[in-house]
Amino acid sequence: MKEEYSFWCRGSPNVEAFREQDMSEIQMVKDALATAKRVAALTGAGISAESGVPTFRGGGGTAVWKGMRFDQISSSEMVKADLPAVWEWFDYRRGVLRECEPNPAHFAIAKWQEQFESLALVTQNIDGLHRAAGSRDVIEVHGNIHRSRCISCGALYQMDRDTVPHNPDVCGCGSKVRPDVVLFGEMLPEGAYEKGAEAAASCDVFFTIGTSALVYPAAMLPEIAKRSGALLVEVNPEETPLTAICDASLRGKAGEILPSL
Ligand code: BJW
Ligand code: ZN
Repeated sequence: MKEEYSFWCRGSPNVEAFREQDMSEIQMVKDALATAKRVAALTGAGISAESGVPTFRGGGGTAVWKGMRFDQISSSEMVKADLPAVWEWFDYRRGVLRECEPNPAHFAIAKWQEQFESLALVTQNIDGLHRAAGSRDVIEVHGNIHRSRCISCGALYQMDRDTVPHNPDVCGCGSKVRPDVVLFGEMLPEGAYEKGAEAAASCDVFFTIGTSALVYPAAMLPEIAKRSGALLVEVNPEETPLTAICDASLRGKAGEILPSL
C-alpha cells in the first residue's frame, strides 16, 4: 500500500525536544492560558502525523499519489475528469485511517473545552480524529472523508470507518456520489469559514497547529486573530509563512508540546 503514496510526509525529521528558547515561549503561552477565557485553534495535517496519517507537505516534500501531485488529484477538475481515480485515492486513505487513532495532541485539545469559557476548534483535516478524541462542535472547513455526497442532488451519505471501499457508489437518484471534502477550487461548507473567522476575531489566544498555512481561506484565520489582538501561537516543527507574525513559535511535535501546556 505505502509504495503507491510515493512521498510519505511524516513531519520533520531531526526535531529535537524543546529548545531552550522554546522553554521561555512555552512559559509565556502557559501564562496566557492561565487567564485566557476564549481560546481558538486551527489545526492541519501535522496534528495527525503522530497518529500515522501522512501530511501533504512538510519535510521539504509534497505528497504524490501514483505519480500525481495530491493537489492535482484533490481538485474539482479531477472529479469531473476521472471520479473513479478520485475515489481510489480517497478509499486508499480511508484504508490507512482504519489503523489510526487520535494522539495526545487531539486529546489535549479535547480537554481544553472543559478548561476554557469557550473553545473554538477549526480543523482543515478530514480524518475525524478530533471528534474521535472527544472534541465537540468541530468546525471541519474541508469536509470529512467518511462522508460522501451526490454530485446531482447533494444527498449526503455517512460511512463508518470500516466501509472501505466506499458505499454507496450511486445515490438513490441514480447519480454518482463523490467524497464530501473540499477540493481545490471548491467552496467551503456554508458558514464554516464565517464561524472560524468569528472565533478568531474574538479569542484571547489563537493556536495554529500542524498546518503549513498555505491554503486559503483557512490560512486567513490566524491573521484575523492577530489583527484582533489575540496572542498567536504556532505549534509546528517547521517555520511557516505565519511564523513572522506569531507571538510564540513552539518548534516540535504537537503530540509532545500540547500536553505540556
Ligand atoms: C507537524 C507535525 C507534528 C508535521 N506536529 N506539526 C488566496 C490566495 C491564493 C490562492 C487562493 C486564495 N484563496 C483561494 C485560493 C485557492 C486555493 C488555495 O488556497 N491555493 C493555495 C495552495 C495557493 N484555495 C481553494 O481552492 C479553497 N477554496 C476556495 O478558496 O473557494 C473559493 C473559490 C472557489 C472557486 C474559485 C476561487 C475561489 C479550497 C481549499 C481546499 C483544500 N483542500 C485540501 C484537500 C482536501 C481533500 C484531501 O484531503 O485530499 O485540504 S488541500 C490540503 O491542504 C488539504 C489540507 O486541509 C490543506 C492544508 O494543508 P495542511 O493541513 O496545512 O497540511 P500540510 O501537509 O500542508 O502541512 C503539514 C504541516 O504540519 C507542516 O507545516 C509540517 O511541518 C507540520 N507537521 N508533523 C505538528 N508532529
Ligand atoms: Zn442524488
